[in-house]
Amino acid sequence: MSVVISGTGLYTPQQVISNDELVESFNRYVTQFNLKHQAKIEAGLCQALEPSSAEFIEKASGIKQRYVIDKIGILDTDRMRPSIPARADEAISLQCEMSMTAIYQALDHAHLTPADVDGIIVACSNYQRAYPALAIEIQQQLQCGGFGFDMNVACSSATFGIATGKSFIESGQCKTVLVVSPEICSGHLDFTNRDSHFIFGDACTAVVLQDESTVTVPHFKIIGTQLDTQYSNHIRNNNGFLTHAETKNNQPTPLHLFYQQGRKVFKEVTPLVVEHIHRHLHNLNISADSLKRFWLHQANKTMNELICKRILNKNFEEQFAPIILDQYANTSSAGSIICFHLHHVDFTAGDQGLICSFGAGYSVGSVTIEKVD
Ligand code: CO8
Repeated sequence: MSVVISGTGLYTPQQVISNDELVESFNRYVTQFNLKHQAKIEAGLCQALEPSSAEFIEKASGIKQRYVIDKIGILDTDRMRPSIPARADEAISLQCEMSMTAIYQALDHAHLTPADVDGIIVACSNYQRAYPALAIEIQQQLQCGGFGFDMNVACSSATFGIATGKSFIESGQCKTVLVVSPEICSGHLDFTNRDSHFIFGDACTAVVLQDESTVTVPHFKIIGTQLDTQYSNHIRNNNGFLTHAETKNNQPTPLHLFYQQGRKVFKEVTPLVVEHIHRHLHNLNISADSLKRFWLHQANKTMNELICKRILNKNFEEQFAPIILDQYANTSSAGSIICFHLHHVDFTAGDQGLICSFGAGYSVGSVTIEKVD
């Protein structure tokens, strides 16, 4: 039996921050900080902050703008983080709300209704709470049966989620599984850190996986999945349930936010991804040249160009590996799925392509698919 992708959906926040806007606010923050700490800086007790640059951001990453849940809080130099008020336990959570938009779009594409869903996997890197699982809240909103659970493999969550959902369908446990990735990356980003303040954006994707025998629309058959992990400390978020217990009695709770050694990540992850894709395609007996498209993780444009060059042995052409990070920035696990969602309508029967995500862990996940009309 085969498992297929029969629909995808995308939620894009309404608010957008350009590099110029982000840098203007960051540099105002830097001026305020340096003035406030002038005496300490002059005494060598505090390091002066350096300004950011929109030219650097676009050149180093390819990012031109990012969509966010809350722009005002991020750009407010007295706050430097989104303002997302807590909701009552009885109210729908923000991540569930984002998910519903993407899910209804995906179900619509698949010509399905919520009643058809019997498995929900929320697969993303940033969760607004530990429990109850977001997937179970989504199940409640959809009023569907079956089961739901949350999983986290950072940027690779969606591809690991697709591989997991596929197994549930193959085992006969489910007929239709939703894989949902509601990423609010801005909530875990240090907007006062020049090295990383520009990297992330917010978005949510949904993917419908179906037993092929039940599908009624043109779809993509999954012809293989490959998952790899290799431990690294170079991308971390130390926030967790022990954070509250870490400090001495009179110390404030630490604010654990995202940090990485970007250059090391670039150098170490690029060859990992190239080797992973080579091995995956070799196992499937498919040559890279025969694939029409790579829907790659969206962290860095140059990284994607290099990966394509090494896999295809020819220069990067955007039609092979479309870039959406210029508009969305890095949306963690949602990135490669946004890319697939926006760039697949030109596929005809028999065309093959590969979705590949990579990031913290390290983790690399890929899903090879073929169009069926
Ligand atoms: N403006 C101006 N100059 C800057 C800035 C800035 N904003 N930032 C750094 N610089 C300076 C540095 O100080 C340095 O100066 P010098 O040469 O004098 O020392 C110079 O620019 C070069 O700095 P870098 O070496 O850091 O710059 P890079 O060319 O390496 O570019 C990147 C930085 C863009 C971060 C790049 O390294 C990169 O993209 N690496 C890959 C990262 C990656 O793929 N990470 C994946 C992370 S995401 C993930 O796995 C899941 C996380 C879960 C979500 C978390 C939500 C928050």
